[in-house]
Amino acid sequence: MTPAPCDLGNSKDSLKNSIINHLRFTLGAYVESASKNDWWVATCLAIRDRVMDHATKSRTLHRQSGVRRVHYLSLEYLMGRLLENNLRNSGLYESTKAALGEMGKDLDALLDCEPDMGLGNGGLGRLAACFMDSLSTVNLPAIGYGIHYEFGLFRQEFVNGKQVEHPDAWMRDGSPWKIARPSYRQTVQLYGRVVQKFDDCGHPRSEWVETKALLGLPWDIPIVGYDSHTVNVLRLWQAQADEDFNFQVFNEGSYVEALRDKAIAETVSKVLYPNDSTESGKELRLVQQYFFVACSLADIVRRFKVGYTLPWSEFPSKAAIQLNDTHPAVAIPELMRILVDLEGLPWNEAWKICQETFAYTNHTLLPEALEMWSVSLFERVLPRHLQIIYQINQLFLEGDVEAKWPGDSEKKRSLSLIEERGGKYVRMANLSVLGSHATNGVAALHTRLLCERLFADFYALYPDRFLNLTNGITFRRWLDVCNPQLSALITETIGESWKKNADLLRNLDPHADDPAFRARYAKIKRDHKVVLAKIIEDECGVTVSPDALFDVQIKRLHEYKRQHLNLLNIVTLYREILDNPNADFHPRVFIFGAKAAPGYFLAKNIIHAINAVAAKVNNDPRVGDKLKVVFLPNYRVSLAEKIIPASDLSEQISTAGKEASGTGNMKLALNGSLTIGTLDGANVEIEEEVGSENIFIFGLTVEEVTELRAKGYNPWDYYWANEKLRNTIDWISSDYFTGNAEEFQPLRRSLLDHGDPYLCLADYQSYVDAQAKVDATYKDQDKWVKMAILNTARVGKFSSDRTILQYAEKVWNLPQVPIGE
Ligand code: NBG
Repeated sequence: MTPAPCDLGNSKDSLKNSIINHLRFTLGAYVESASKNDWWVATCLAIRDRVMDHATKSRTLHRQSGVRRVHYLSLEYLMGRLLENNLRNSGLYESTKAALGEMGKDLDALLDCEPDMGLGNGGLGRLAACFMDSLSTVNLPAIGYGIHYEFGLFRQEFVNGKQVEHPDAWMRDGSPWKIARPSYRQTVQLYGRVVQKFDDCGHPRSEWVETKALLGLPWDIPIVGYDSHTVNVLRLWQAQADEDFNFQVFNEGSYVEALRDKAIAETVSKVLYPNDSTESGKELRLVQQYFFVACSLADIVRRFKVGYTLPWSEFPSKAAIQLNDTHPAVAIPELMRILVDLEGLPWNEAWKICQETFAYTNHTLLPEALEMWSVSLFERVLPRHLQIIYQINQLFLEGDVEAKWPGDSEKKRSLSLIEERGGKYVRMANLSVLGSHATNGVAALHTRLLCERLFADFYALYPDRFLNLTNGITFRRWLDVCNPQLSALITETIGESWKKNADLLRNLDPHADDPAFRARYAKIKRDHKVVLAKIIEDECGVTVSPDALFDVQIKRLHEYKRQHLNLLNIVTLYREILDNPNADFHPRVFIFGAKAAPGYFLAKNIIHAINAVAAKVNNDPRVGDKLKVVFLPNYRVSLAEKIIPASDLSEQISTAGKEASGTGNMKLALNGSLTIGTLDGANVEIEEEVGSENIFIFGLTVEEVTELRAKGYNPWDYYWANEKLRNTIDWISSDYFTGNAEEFQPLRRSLLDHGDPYLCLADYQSYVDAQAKVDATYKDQDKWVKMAILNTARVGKFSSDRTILQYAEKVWNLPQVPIGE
């Protein structure tokens, strides 16, 4: 007889029981004396119980129905906190709050116990997290694969205004969301050498021998969609040594030595590389990439083999694999190795399967971010894969390239998978395009530039393989969870369906003209500003008024994103306030959040400069409340959730052509923060949606940037021609802000002597003018609130549900598979 299942109902009383049971039987704590953290863990576990059943159901149904599944391979997932998201998505928020309330606990206070799961650097990792949410929400069969980093992105602190990094031990105390799956452990090979052997029929076979082995232990994190019973999983691999002890050394009495290999093996999943958009070519990083790719492919192949008795040619009909940037691109030669070396398929058949299986998303045009691995390193770590890459390359250059451009060695040089100038390197971007049936950019402008510039020759060869899929964000986390007040007002006004069909937000449009609606919308914004003001007070010790304009730039610190252009405007305003104390200037708070890669010297200099200017401005009695500058430390998902609903103005000021898409721009616009931005990335499409009268666009366009560079850009011309600009730069690089004129010379040199690579000086005046327009507009509060409402109403396009459904239709050919109760 099957025992009755335990009570996993969704009522307040069932939840109460579950929480108490977990407190007592999982955590060994008494209700009376349990710590706040115990309560948080017990609550997460009670929710997890309810979610796991659906995860099992989803997996079983996907297997039984034999549908194609998508496997999302990403080195980064910036998940943030999970409890509130899971509660709101599963509709359990109110009953859980009530259950805890009856036991004298405040759910909202418990939410703060959760450490952010910060396994990513920035936009790319957060996009992967939004995609996981959408995949479950729209009922697509999917698995996310990544690395179970012991340390996520570093914790940032400021000491005397300078960034200091600390390790982020997010799972020191474990995590209630993750479940180990030891029965799906995988073994991965590395290093060694390749020998030629012959099989029974006399066919040559390559064998990879004398390798080092590494184990991958999978951890599953359930992903709860909104109002759907699909629960997909995020499967993260932890590296382990293949034997706990080296017994020989152990027997010789060297106990500590015996554990050395174990420690080395475990470093592979120890820490996330803290670089956003750039790569450093480190061996450990290549090992990380291969480790998680090999584990994931072995897992996918295992599922194909146990699930079906189908020929290999059917593999792509069961498995789509998406490469999130080039980081997992080694999956292409790895699948070739499995098919050719291990399964004995003919090369051409294997190559066809590869191309049908893989698709690649490019996330950047920055030349320094295009991954290349030195051939010698690659050969040492993955000797067989290098041979395979060489063979792919040879067949490609002598085949399609020669056919299209006979005898053209320049074309061959540009399309080759191997860069030959200044040492030999494997070009992972070229490998990714060639091994995939689809390559996409992440915003219309970015895709156009991919086709016209970065991959122009590939585009000429295979035009049908390129497409645009503009990024999106999940409106659950970025509105429903982070701004429940606005979410409730929207639902009250236009009904609830917008949560699954974001285009319906357009129905808010007419309400922008309703003064009563405007007043409620404005009050919600102000309430969030009060909350943020308190955070600013606590974190930065600066008092700010919620009636000031909150001007926000939150994103990684990078020269191309131009936080230093923002700083030039701030210093210009500071001077104007001193020169002209009675000018009619609406008080403003400039709010920054950004981490710099620990080795990125200039980015750190910019952080220091912003903090130094902040310290002066905030304490200058002549300025008073007119201008405040704050840099909130340790920017992360959970902090973004507090800043975004409180923002009035969204800074999206990258040099045109540099920001592939941006997704913070979408989150801020959705929460009624008006954009001041260049025509870059998805800003272009945001302008199309909200209308040019509801956004502040400034600066050079991509074409103008190209023209200016062609003609020869000299920042000194702008410096000498613009007195305000000159005074501003001279002031920043004087001893005024820190007492030491040397401090910000690196910033000054970059802007002047080193040619201002991101054209801050060229865009300065246009930016300052746009900021003046912002000031004038903000003074007309009715107009401003109207514009804000129209932003909320018109950005439905940027829901990641739309993006994911486009991937499903245009790239993966996936069916939606609803899961029953
Ligand atoms: C980033 C881009 C952003 C984009 C995200 C997500 C990388 C390599 N690229 O503009 O800089 O929004 O990817 O697509 O991190």
